[in-house]
Amino acid sequence: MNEKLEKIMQDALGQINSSENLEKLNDIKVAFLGKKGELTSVLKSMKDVAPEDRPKVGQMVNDARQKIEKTLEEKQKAFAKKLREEKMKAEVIDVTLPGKKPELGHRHPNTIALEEVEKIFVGLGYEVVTGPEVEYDYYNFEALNIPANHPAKDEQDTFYINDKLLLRTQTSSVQVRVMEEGKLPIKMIAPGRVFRSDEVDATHSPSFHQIEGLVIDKHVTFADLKGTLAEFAKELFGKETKVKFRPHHFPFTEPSAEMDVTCFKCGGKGCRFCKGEGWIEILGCGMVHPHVLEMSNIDPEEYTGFAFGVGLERIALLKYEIDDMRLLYENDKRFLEQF
Ligand code: 2U9
Repeated sequence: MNEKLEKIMQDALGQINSSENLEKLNDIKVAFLGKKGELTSVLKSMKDVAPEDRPKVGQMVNDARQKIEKTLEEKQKAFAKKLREEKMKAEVIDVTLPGKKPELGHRHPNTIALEEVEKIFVGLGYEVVTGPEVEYDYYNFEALNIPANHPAKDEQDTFYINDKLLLRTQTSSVQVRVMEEGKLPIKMIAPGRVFRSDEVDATHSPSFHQIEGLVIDKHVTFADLKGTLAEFAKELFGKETKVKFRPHHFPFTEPSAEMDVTCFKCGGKGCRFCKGEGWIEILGCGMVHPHVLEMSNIDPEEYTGFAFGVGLERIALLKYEIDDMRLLYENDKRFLEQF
């Protein structure tokens, strides 16, 4: 029995010492110490040992088991240590490498321009009001003096959701909603995204942004419009800026005009930036059409108002000297990081 045990132990120790990995060690453990293992089968055959020899043989089996377990444990630890060392070598950290800077986001040129315009009008006592981008045909066209079959509907061809719902072509719909509430006077700007069925090019996009303004009170005149927009132009483009108004036509205002500002690059002399004109077109404006007031239950005999509309992208392109509108929508960080 002694010899048999000695052979099993030497066998086990030999296999353990020549094993190459943890899985192999596990197999050895099962083969010798498991339920059907070689050492366990010796224990099971104790019944064949003379009763007086059993304590001694039992002791020998235990000694062999302990020796095998201890050797297994040592080998396991050695493997774990080796694995750890290999991992440390593979994952070595070069503490001299420069750290990764957390990248901070930038405000979009549109956002910067919008905040600037909002600041100017809030300073003049205007409220900033927003409204839905999906709008009723009534608020977008009808209530602004653009009935069905009006040619302006063609110019502002848009995306219809159904007969009555569309993606708004102008933020004027927000002003109509405010007028309908019936609280007067009104002094507001309505910034927001608008949609038109336009092809994309350097100056057009099917989705862009507007800021529209509306003032309604007793005794509001074209002089108020001129004074307000001249002040706006000075604050946005510099205090030397002059403005001029050219007659125009909009269905929702009468009279209507377009406003130009003196080129902020050459001061009005004419340069490459203003294409030699000295003037840059900036916005549309006019006195709110009496019919538009009437449709929202405001008496045009008692109240008058002026309105204006300006393209946000146009302001951003001009102010930051960007020559292609598409750059504003491409989300190219190399472009956006410049502002
Ligand atoms: C109400 C009555 C009148 C808003 C106005 C313009 C002139 C205008 C354009 C500027 C560039 C649109 O984005 S753009 O293409 N807008 O020229 N907008 S007057 O007039 C209103 C608005 C609301 C109730």
